[in-house]
Amino acid sequence: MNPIPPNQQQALVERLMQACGGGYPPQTRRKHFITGPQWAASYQGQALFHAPTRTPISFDDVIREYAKIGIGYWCTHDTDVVPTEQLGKEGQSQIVARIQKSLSEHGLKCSMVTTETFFHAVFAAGPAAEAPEIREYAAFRVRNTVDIGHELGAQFAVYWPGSLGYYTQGAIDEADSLRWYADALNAACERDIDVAGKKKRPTLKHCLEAKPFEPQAEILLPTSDAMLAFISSGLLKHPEMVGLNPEYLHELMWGGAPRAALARALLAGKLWHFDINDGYRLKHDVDIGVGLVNPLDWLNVLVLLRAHGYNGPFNLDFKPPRTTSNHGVFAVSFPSAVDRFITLWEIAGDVREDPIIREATDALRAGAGAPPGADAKAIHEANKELLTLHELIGHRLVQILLGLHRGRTYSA
Ligand code: XLS
Ligand code: MG
Ligand code: MG
Repeated sequence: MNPIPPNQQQALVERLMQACGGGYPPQTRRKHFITGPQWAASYQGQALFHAPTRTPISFDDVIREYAKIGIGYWCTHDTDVVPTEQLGKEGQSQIVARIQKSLSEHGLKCSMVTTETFFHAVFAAGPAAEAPEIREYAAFRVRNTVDIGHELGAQFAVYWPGSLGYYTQGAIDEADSLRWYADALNAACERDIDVAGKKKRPTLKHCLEAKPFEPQAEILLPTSDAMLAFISSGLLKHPEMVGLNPEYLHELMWGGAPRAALARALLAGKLWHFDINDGYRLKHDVDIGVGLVNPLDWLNVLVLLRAHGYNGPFNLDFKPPRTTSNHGVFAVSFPSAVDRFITLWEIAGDVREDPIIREATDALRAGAGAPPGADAKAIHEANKELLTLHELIGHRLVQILLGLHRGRTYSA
């Protein structure tokens, strides 16, 4: 092939995207509660060891492009849109008014707001540091984010306490730090009750997001299960206002099974919000687009969520790779992530309807009917042929994922 000059590359990418097919129209995409973060689309590819590969873009650009794709909801950190020095000031009100205008012009809604408590130097020791003035500042930040959330009509607030931890062992008192972190959440909930009352709006759903490592070396609330324990620890004044925002990859990062973590959150009634992406076990937070690494596991996650009626947001918290251009972020990265999600969602519907999986599952649940009082050997003997269905179900799931259940075969 001849070299492709720069002025022909966007056209090539677009032609190949078209050729991929399998895309959904914006109106179909909008039927799903899919939310697009400001920070994901505006990520410039910078990270530890990396210089940016993309140029900055504004919230207007992100909202406009999400609208074109058919992403119906937008979410943001406070400082993704308001410079730190303008938080809580007149500058913030002007920016929030411009965001409202942009959202309504493009027909998007703000679903969620979150507070950045990890980037600014003031959070070097985290939002629950020893110095009372740092904690008072963190409380101001979460209260202020609640205010922004109500202004923008959000339903959810997310908290990722990634800097709640340490690098140096023994330097902090973990129990005190957790109490202080609870104080910040209590401040957010109390402000919420106050503002919601005045505005005659429902209070926000406050969702905790765990990650096992990064940016601290050791994290005090590393998993969704740790978050559940924290919610019911007695430290929160309004535990009923606080639930979870698990992130798919964050559960893989500690070696967990995301589907099991989601099941535990569901059983606790706390699965309120879900960050969707992909990546690798026991590695850093690579935030790859949903379904690019573990499509079979993703299919099974969506089967579980459909079975248990999850109806919260699916938040596209991934990072377009550094190799993707500014143009590619909206031409390839976001539409393809949305479409893989919808396809997997639809396939999960097929799984739930599949007569083979249904009959196999029913048979497993019916058991062999061994008589009451049968001993262990007799119970095993009675069920052992049925249990082969576990592997058969696994095979069938792969067939459905690959479309082989529709009679497609491969010749040698
Ligand atoms: C970082 C988190 C972050 C949160 C919001 O790893 O995923 O993006 O979702 O602060
Ligand atoms: Mg996240
Ligand atoms: Mg992540």
